[in-house]
Amino acid sequence: MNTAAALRLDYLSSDQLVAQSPAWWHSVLGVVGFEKLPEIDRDRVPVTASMTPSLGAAENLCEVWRVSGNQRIQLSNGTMTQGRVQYRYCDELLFGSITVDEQAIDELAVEAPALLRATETAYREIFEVLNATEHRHLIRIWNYLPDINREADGDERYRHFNSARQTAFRNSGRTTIGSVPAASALGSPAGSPISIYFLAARHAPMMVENPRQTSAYYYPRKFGIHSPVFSRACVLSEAAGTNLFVSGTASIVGHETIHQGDVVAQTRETIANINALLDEANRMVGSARYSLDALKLKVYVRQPRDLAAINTALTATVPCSTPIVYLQADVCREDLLVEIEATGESSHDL
Ligand code: 3EB
Repeated sequence: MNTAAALRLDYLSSDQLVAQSPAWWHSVLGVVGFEKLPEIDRDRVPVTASMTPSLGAAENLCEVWRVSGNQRIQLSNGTMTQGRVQYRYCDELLFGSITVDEQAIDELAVEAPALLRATETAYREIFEVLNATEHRHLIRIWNYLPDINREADGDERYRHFNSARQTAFRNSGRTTIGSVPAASALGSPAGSPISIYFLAARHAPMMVENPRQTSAYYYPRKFGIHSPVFSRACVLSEAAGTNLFVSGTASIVGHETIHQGDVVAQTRETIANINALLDEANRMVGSARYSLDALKLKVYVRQPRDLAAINTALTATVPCSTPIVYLQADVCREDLLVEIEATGESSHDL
């Protein structure tokens, strides 16, 4: 039996979601809402939300991850739960999500800042699931933290998050450089829970670094004692196709932010960074498989008033057929006004 799976990403409205067939739902690994939890039966598939307000037409869109193939692929029966993690998987791939309420963690009255403990708890529980189901390779992870740039307990909250993330990788015996997942880390409104969702795979992906940028795990100490643990991109090859996951990408060259205060120049620099990553990925796979005009984009905008300028700069470079979702989010350096993540897919002829 051929069980070749391909991972697919769609941005669908809630109306489009309710119109889908039971067979289609059978193939769904997980659904992500943007500004609020989508109203979907959570026993059937994991459902989560980044809590980042939508800008423009993204209002009732959901991000849907599913597997398809030339045969019906066997998925776990509905949503599985372990600790705080909700997940669903097939043989090769797993989608999971976790939300942690910092206030609830605080009630445990331990010394360390709540965000540190909440992040460590989240990552420990994620790794416990991956070990249990043997989808050991975290390939892509999205992190949404309330108040990401606020100072608390002597440091910026994003830096506390970085410390805890690094500790959690170490504690689970995982490397913190090289073979680390593609990621995004954004701010959500104050009072939101910490919301993390992820994709994992049974087989290792190929990590891609950007020749124009210092690897984030080698950032100098001035950006925090503990470096962020993420790769610039990764390529996942499965029997039925490949996926490219481009991490949150911003106007950083080397390790420095450039074009401070100029949102159009930041947008152009971000696109140049994504193009450099695509070239690097193509060089590594040995073909011109990936290009900007075949990606799906999610754009995080710090200041809603910059939306039009960012959109103009972007649509001058990508074709009008490119799906672009705009969300309001604080970016994890105060001087970054925009961050763009992307996903690409290509199918093999079976
Ligand atoms: C940067 O390039 C911008 O901490 O997981 C982008 C993607 C960024 C992921 C993370 C941070 C993260 O450093 C910030």
